Amino acid sequence: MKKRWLSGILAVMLVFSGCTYGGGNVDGLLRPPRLSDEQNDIWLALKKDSQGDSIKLVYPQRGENRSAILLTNLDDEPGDEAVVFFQPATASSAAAPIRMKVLDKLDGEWESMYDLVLDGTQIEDVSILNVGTGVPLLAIGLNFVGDGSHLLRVMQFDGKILNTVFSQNYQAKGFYDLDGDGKDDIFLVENPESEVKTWAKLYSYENGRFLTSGSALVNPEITRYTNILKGYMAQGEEAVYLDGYKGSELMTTEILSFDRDKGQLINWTYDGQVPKKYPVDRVPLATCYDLSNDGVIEVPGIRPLPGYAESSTSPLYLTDWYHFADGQYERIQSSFVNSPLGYMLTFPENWIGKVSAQKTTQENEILFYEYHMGQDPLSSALLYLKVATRSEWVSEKVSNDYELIDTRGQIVYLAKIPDSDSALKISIPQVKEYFSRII
Ligand SMILES: [Ca+2]
Ligand SMILES: [Ca+2]
Repeated sequence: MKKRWLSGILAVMLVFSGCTYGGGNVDGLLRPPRLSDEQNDIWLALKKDSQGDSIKLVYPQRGENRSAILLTNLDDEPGDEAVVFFQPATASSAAAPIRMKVLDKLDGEWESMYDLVLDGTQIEDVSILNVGTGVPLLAIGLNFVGDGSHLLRVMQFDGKILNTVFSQNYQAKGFYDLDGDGKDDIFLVENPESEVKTWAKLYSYENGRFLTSGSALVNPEITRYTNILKGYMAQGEEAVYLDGYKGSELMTTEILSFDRDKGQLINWTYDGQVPKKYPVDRVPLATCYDLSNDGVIEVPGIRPLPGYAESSTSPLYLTDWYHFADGQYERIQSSFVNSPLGYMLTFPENWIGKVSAQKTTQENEILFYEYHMGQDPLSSALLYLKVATRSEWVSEKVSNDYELIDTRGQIVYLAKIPDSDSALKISIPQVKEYFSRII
């Protein structure tokens, strides 16, 4: 599903190529999917049912289920139920609580089974949890516009009514089977109102309830989480990676795992004392990522390229990617990440600290050059990377001293290597090796 969106996103990104490199902004560009015929029937049944009240659909903002009308089997009888999220049409989204209705198909007609008002003013996401009972649970993440708080409600449908089996405020959440029993667990970061401390907690399903199966303190400096990923640490242990903001200018990552033998949640990056400094404490330009798609998560650190400082106007940065192993971060590679244009160039090791980059006067082009203070970058140019459309390339609107190094849909990635006797000079085959698309 995701792939189909991407060529469209890239086109959008090209238009906005001035925007800064940020981790999860692709999500925001996804449009809600169109309703299918079946969903349209449900919508009509719902409108009929609301007796003239004008209503509008409410779409989940993140995650795999983006539709306001979810078709899924919620009970132990065959056949899908429909779950619909909606609001009064006149409501501003900041004010109106969201309503949710479950409909079932009886004799070919969709009929309302159960109706409830959800807390919250936006739906963050909707997930289906498998807890091994044969009856899935519906997990709804809710946002409250204004104060930025979140509420998770997990519900079970018994064929007639929806019972709430779990309800908890959170700052970050994920559904993973961390204890390895084959049933989905709930991983939350929570900041109870009565406490100064913030906790990560794991809840596991037993006999109809979610019970705490592990907890660990998290860095209290983190005020907001933006990204949560499950993957592995470098030695193969399963872990949850949390990217969060410390204030508005700095981001960091926390790494937690569940020790199945001891039944404990472990925070590898915070021990409950004064938070440590890490090389992945960074300006908020990048989030965790699995570069090579091998499950081991790479954590970014960010430093200005030679000649730039964080205080420069529009500085360009090098991203250092770290693995976490044996309680510490180890840099594995460094790359120039051009998120708006959807590519990354890994720096050869002899470039690090010596090569810088700048935008050129050409559209969507970056020049990489050997940095010497006070010297014109053009005099020590090593590589030009350019992104263009296929039609620009085919129609020779782009000069033919570029070489094609990669393509995606209608987008072409081009490289040009100027004459140079620098020891840092690289070849087109090397550029192809170091280059990768990131979407
Ligand atoms: Ca489990
Ligand atoms: Ca990886």
